[in-house]
Amino acid sequence: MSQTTATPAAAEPPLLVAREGAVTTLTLNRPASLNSFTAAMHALLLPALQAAADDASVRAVVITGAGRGFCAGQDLADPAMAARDGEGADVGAVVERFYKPLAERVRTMPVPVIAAVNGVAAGAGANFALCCDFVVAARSASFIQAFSKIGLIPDCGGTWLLPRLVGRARAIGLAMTGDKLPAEEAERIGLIWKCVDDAQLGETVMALATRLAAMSSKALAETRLAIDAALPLDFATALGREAEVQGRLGRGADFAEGVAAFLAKRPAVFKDR
Ligand code: T3D
Repeated sequence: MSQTTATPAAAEPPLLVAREGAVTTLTLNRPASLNSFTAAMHALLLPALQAAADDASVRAVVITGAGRGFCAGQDLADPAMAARDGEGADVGAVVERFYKPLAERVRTMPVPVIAAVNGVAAGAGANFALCCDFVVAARSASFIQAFSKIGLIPDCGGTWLLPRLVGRARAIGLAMTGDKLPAEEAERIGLIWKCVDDAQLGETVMALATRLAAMSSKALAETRLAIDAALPLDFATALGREAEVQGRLGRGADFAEGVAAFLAKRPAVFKDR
């Protein structure tokens, strides 16, 4: 997708970080295991997201996978993840340590995050993608709530995200069956933003990321927050919250710039984050 620094295959890190203009791309890089999450990958992924959040020159983040998969969820063979508490595998500890902070970090990024789903996204890999603001998937990609097949429930935000995205009936159906949902169907039922031809994925995602990077990061992050916060609220409370957020944004430089640019019939240059 951009200027990723190439290293010899044997020395490849499980995460690649590349920068193109204001867009940071993170590539999950364990293609032989469909980029399933290991402790080593987690050790790079959360700090990389944090670095992007802390760098004011980053205005959009893209997450994708190397090879034919996006991410097959937890690496079920990673010994470093096999936390045990004397009564068996302590999966709760793994979720607390890795998946909870990961999902929270993505959901609260100060800039838009796009999942470029290049292939199968299963288990926590699927829900990691669904945590992102936009999911753009290649036509050959698919989404699998694989958890039930190994005796677990959806994690990495799945129980919260699925019913909100596709309603209870489909959420239950996807989560209980663990059936593969092709990207086209995922777009049709509103699980994801867009499904595109495989050859168009990189170009489509970079065009979207570049477009979002030129917008008001602050307004986009507040939009995500306001929409998520409004879901359990009654209408009047949501209206009150909109007024409160607009009050803050209205005093910001981006709003002044947006209005000035509109009136001067020129493109706006947003700098806030
Ligand atoms: O501690 C905890 O576990 C808590 C956290 C839980 C969060 C979770 O994510 S739980 C869900 C974990 N993920 C899964 O259960 C998915 C397992 N994978 C699959 O069901 C299939 O691989 C796919 C449907 C995703 C893709 O199928 P297919 O036929 O396209 O590929 P494949 O042949 O199954 O996989 C290719 C290779 O990747 C293969 O290795 P090999 O035989 O070529 O050496 C396979 O073992 C490996 N692989 C795929 N997924 C995982 C994996 N290795 C380790 N862990 C995986 N999750």
